[in-house]
Amino acid sequence: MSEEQIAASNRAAELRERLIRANIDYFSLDKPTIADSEYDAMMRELTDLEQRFPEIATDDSPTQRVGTAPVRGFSPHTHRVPMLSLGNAFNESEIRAFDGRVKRFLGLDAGVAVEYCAELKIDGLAVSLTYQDRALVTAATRGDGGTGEEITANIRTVSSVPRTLPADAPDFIEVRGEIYMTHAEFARINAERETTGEATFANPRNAAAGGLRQLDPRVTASRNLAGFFYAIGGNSGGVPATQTALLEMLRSWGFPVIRDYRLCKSIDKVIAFVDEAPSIKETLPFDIDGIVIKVNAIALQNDLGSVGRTPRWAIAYKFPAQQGRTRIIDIIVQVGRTGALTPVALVEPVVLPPSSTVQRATLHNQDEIDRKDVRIGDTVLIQKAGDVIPEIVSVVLSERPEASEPFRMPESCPACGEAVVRPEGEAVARCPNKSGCPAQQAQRVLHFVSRAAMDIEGLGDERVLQLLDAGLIRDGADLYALKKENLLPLDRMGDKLASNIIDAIEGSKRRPLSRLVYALGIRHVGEHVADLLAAQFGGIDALRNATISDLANVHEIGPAISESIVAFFASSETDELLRKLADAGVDPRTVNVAVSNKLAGQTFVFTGALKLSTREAAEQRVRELGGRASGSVSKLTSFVVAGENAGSKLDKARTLGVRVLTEEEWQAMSVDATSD
Ligand code: D41
Repeated sequence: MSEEQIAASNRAAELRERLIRANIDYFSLDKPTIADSEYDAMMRELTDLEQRFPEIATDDSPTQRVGTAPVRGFSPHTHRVPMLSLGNAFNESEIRAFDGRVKRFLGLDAGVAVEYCAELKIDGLAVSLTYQDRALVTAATRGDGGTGEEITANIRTVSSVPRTLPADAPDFIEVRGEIYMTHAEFARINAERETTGEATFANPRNAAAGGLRQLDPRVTASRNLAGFFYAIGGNSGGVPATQTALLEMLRSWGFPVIRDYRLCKSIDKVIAFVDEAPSIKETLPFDIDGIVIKVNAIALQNDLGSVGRTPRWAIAYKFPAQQGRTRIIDIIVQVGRTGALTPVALVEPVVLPPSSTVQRATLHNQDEIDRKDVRIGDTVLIQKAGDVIPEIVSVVLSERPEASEPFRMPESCPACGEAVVRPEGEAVARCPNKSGCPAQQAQRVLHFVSRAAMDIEGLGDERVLQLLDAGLIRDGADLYALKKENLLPLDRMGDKLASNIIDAIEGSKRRPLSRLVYALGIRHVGEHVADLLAAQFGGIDALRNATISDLANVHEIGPAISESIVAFFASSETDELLRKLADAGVDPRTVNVAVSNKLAGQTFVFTGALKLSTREAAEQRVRELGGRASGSVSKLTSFVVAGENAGSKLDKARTLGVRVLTEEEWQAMSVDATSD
């Protein structure tokens, strides 16, 4: 071998190893370790090397296959017709090159226009659904394209997936599409996971992937996944003449089909759609990561065929990633309100397209730092995951300074010096100094005054720290004892501002109980749990006196939350806080104490447009009758009351076999429960 060949062979071996590792992380563990753009770049470099030096190509190279074999837990499912994978294009000239290849292969003149179907590329997980005699019998992930994992029970919880097909569908058909999660659902789940202390998901795709790979379908159901469908595999019936007709056929059978697909008469029209796509993306309630371009005529698709598992007749245009390269100046450790220590990387400011400047990125915890081997001084790839929290994707090892050392989380709290504890099996390290740690104290007060809690305007980070530093307050309850004279001597404080702050504090006394419960900052008690507790207990005193079993009896509240609440109320600091609140007259009540117990133990979900009352009034009525009102349907739901145009919740109720009532039936039931 020549020196050039040896170098190419070594480089190819390195790329293969890194790509295989990345595939395992991405496909089998749902934990991407490198950026998509970096993966694509490595894949291209390897493809290029293998083309230039065919003698170094190997059968098991990642260029020859996509994905990895399924991990344990699910049974393998072999697709009747393999699921193809898509080649990528990253710019206009690569899209035109694709069009050129299509024409050349078909023997068409370069001047002839080929018709394309351009579809938004959903950032989800590809699945294949098998229908036998028009009934859904199996659902499976894509896996390596040939064999995936059988996830039928999980797919049955996705309400938009048809269980049966109409009479014009064939006896046997495999329908392919993408399962995804909306931004709203992603936000809801992460907020919930934050309150329960579980690790949050980096983006909707990971959350959807995690949901599909649950061994317990009830967990999948709670993730409210959705799907879009765009292709067929094995099929005992006829095939439409075009991709657009195929999409309409799927739609007519009840499959959700993405509304933004476009029939493009030429590649120029495709490029115009691609240019429009970023502004379409802005308006969508879910993530897309590009555009899939398909030759529209199925006959031409068949003529074009595939190379390996990549069709010659389709390509994925991928949006440029919101990524940048920067350097880590320092890693600081923040102490949260419950004492959790979070490492944060301070980086040289970097602009991520389209327009946000990033200066810090979360490193989550020591395990994450170890996994990515992130060190101070490292050059790193940074990205905005799920379009929100910046995070570090990977380290550019070749640019690591010589003297760098692995980063270790401190053994003692950076704010108070107390020895840090990290329970066995937990990722999060904590400062246990609840009462004496100034950082925890400040974070607790900031939480207390925050928008979703007591919402005290005029008290931002700086003001709160100023009040703490001046010794005017120790906790949120101390705010209510402040007088204007206390504020006036402070820096940057005028007469008007002092009055406004005092008024804002006074005004917050009227916040509803749920906000006060949330403001207390009890571990695992987020906004939603606070709502449940307020509705159930009606006042702080009743909540304080609740036992673990009283709490655990509340629908949706489990042992971890119950224990945390009881522990919170058992502490002497809490006693003092509550005494100060009571002295200041902060004692909101929820008025809906049960007037009867006829509906005790029953859970209701109201969905769709109600015409006889508002949803709030109906839920209030349920509570007055001793029942519970919930926003989401689960196996534990007793009744779903469906108004007009009820959607996914109604579907879910039917899937789970939950009893469905009309609004009139509910009215009759509530009158019965009231009268005798
Ligand atoms: O929206 C998508 N993610 C999407 C994926 C789409 N709209 N169309 C697709 N078409 C195909 C072919 C052309 C191979 C039937 C795809 C995918 N494949 C695909 N998804 C995951 C791997 C391949």
